[in-house]
This record gives sequence, C-alpha cells and structure tokens, in this order.
Amino acid sequence: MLLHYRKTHFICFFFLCLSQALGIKSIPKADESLTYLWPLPSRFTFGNQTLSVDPGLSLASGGNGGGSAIVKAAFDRYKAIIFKHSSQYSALRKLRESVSVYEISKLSITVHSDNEELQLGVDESYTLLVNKDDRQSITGDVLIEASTVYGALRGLETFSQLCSFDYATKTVQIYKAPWYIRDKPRFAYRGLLLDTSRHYFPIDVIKQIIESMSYAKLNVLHWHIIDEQSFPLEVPSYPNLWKGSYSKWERYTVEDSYEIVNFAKMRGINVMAEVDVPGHAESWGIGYPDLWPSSSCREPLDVTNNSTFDVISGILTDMRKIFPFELFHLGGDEVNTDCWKNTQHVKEWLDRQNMTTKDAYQYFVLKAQEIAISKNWTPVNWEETFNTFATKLNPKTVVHNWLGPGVCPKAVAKGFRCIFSNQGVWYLDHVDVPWDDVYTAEPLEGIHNASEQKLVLGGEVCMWGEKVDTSNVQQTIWPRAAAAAERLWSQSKLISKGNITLTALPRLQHFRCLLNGRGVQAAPVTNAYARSPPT
Ligand code: CP6
Repeated sequence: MLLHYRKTHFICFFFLCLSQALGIKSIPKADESLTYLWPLPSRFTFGNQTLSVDPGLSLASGGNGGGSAIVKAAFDRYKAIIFKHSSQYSALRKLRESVSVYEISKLSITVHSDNEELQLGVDESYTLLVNKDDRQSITGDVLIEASTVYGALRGLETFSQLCSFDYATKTVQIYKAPWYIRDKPRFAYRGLLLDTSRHYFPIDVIKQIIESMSYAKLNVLHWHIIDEQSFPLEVPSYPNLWKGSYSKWERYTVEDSYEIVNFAKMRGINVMAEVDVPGHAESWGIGYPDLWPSSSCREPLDVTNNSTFDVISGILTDMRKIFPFELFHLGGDEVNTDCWKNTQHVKEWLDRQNMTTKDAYQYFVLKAQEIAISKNWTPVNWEETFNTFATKLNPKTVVHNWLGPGVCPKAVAKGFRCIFSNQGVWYLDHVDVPWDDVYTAEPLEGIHNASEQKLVLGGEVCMWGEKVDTSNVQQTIWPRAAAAAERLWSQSKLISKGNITLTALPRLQHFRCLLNGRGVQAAPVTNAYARSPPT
C-alpha cells in the first residue's frame, strides 16, 4: 500500500471556516473509508486521504484520440452517474460553487490512438491516477491515460466506482486517495447472451442491458436474435422472414439493429449476432414454408434445397452491413435429424448423395460456415459441431462451449479457439446456481500449456429467454453476471486466493447496490441472513 503524506499547506482561514460550515470533512470515519471496486483492477495502490469532487467537474482531453465523441459522451454519462444524488441539493451546490472548496475539479483523459475500430482484443488497458495536486493547494487532479478510447471508457467506469456520495455532507467523496491504478483485462472476450426469440425485448431494454454490461466491464453482447419460436429481425432481402415474429410490434428493423450496435460501440461493447442453423430455425418457415422439409418436419431446415443456402446467404449479406464485429455465431446446437429420415424427399436426397443424417448435418454446417467466411466473418459454433466432426471444421472456427466443462481443453488441443459457457455455472436461466459457483468457474480449467491457454478467448454468461422478459430480465442477469465478469476481467492470482466470502462477497454486494443506485434492478447476492460476518 502506498501511503501518501500530504504536505501541510496554507489554507486560508476563510475557506477553513466555510468548509466546516458546509460540513465538508477531510477525515472519514472508518466505515466510510471502505472503497470497493468490481471487477478488481490488475494493480492498484491507495492512501489515506479523502478528496471531494466538484459537481462542476470538467473534462480536459489530450492525445490523438482525446477529442473523440465516444470519450466526451462517456464523460457526460459518468458525470451524471457520479452526481446523481448531489444534484438533488442544488441550493447547497450553488453556494459551494461560488467558492472553490473541492479538491477534484478536473478530469484529464489522454488517449494515444485515434483508431476507434472495436474488435476482439482491442486494447482496453488504462492507467488511472487520482491525486490531490499539492502545487495548486485547492484543485486536485484525476488522470486517465489509455491507448484507445475503449481503455478510457474502462478507466471512467473505475473512476466512477471510486466516487461515493456522502449523505452527511451532500458531497461526492473519494476515499483512500491518492489512487494509482493500472488495469487491463485478463480475457479479450467477456460476453453476455441475450435471447430475443423466446421473449421479445424492446430496444430500450436492450440498451439498458448493454449499459449495465459496461458497469461490469463486459464487452460482447451475444445477440441470439432468432430461434424456433420467433423471427423478430427485418431482413430486406427476404422480407417475409419477420412474419415469423410474435406480432408487428415485436420486431427489430434494420434501423433498430444499427441503433443497438452503435449504442454498444459507444460503451466499448461489440455485438455478436447469431443465426442458429440448421436446428432452432422453425420460425423461418412462417414466411417461407419451403425452408421446412415438410409441414410436419419444420426443423432442421431443408438440407436438400439450394434455396435454403440462398436464404442464409441473403440474411448474412444484409446483416454484414449492420454487424461489424469479426465474430458471427452460426449456432449448430441441438440438431435432431430424425425427421429428415422420415421425410421422403430428404431421405431420397440422402440416398442419392450417399450421406447419413450426420453427414448431412456436417454438410449443412460447413456450407453455412463457408457463407460466413466469404463475408469476411469468423464463424462461431456451439460445441456440438466440434464434438461431431471436429476435423472437418474450418480451422478459423471458434468453439462455443456449453454442455459441460470439458470441451475447451479438447478444442484448444486441436488448435481451435474457444469460448467458455459451461451451462452448470454460466447459464443464468439456471436460477439456483449460487453466486460463488459462478465466481469460481474457471475458463482455463484443465488447460495447462500457455500456448493453448491463449486460444481461450474468454467466456460468456447466457441469459436464455424462455422464462425472462422485460419484467425480470435484469434481476436474473444481475448480480451473477457480475461474478463471471470479475472472473473474466481480473487477474486470476488476485481473485483466486483467500476466502471469497471475505475477498469477493462484500465487494459484489456493494456492486449490486451500485447497480441498484444506477437504476438496474439487480437481485440480492445472497440471503441477507447469510451475509458475511462483520470484519
Ligand atoms: N436455445 C438454443 C436454448 C438452448 C441452447 N440453444 C439451451 C439448452 C439447454 C439449456 C438452456 C438453453 N434454449 N438455441 C443450447 C445452446 Cl439448459
């Protein structure tokens, strides 16, 4: 721990009296001095000072990327979050603003690069320095330095978590200053799956979810748009596809999709779209019944028909204009081919091609992969494609684990990249999984070789939509998604030592309250009576 001793400096008697009259304290009580960060940064030191933050906090940006609209907008968002409570006390604030009694009045953000491309592995590192500047006696300073705007966003989030509203003085305080934080993510891919097929989510709700992801430093929204129950997406090339939506009102236009992708980008979050084929696709045939093998066999989609692949190609061509992220999810899970065998024309086709149904499943997946690759996408598949025909998969394929903990070790041993989503711990629809099982799940379990570990891109928690809609989705995502978020962001040596009831639970409970304070309806972490004993 770095202890920073403030040099005594001259404070005008007038200011001293005034600050006491306004109730501004410089020494916090012990319990007020606790500061919690979630997820935990890679390296940090702190001191024992308390600094007050000016509600008129100003932004000074520098570096090639400092003038970015992304940085400016993020500063405004975080300023509103930080001063949400103090803005209620406007009369008091006016009085304070007439005299400079705040130690932190300026936030300097330096971004070295003006390249705002957001892709897997973009540099999200940052340095955050919160220091009372002794040379200027009153005005202290906060510095955020990052290579990219996305690092600056992560730094702003951390800064906002250092700020707490003190109800006694009605001011925003930073405890335990000076802070020196150097931070970077452990994994490049830190995802949340949202399923908009089983229940429709309005754009505003998707935006709220994206916004809350940024608080936990999650960086990929895996948008499972379409499934067997509904097809809510507008596809201009095949305008009847979204007839498979629940209603005219439960649809995403092209414009809506752009809006989501842009909203996410402003928060450093990529959107990975999914078109799940050939299973989980029954809803496609509402608009185009020829995609069904027959009216009694509606999925997997008709493998015999070239027009099936024309439709996939058309969908992907239209989606390519909307989704710039290099990864695209092609599903491939839970493909039950029994009804293919029972459909006369499919059976005849299989015989002519000398294919088993398993061959035909492989044929379908590989053709879909080729279409995605031809559009300059990296294909992602649920693990069944790897489990069934690993050697035939395009080597660029990213294997998405879900069935259990075992597949990533096998996939990376064969040179594939992998995303960890073990359903036993990271499926959020399994509401009985406690926070600590989510927290201790380890994406690198069973992978010992460093070059193989590098092939694990990260992990993803999955919010399948059968039992959630607008009314309960945030309560079901949070706080457990945050437990996974720290596993994915923070260095394992920092969070794997010690008793997590002491090292993680109080911080997670604090983060849950932070979410509540920001308007996110996160559920309690544990039963209140099971909380950790006071330390
Ligand atoms: N939908 C799709 C689902 C699931 C999968 N794919 C799923 C399966 C089992 C559980 C939860 C979700 N609902 N398209 C599996 C990847 Cl327990």
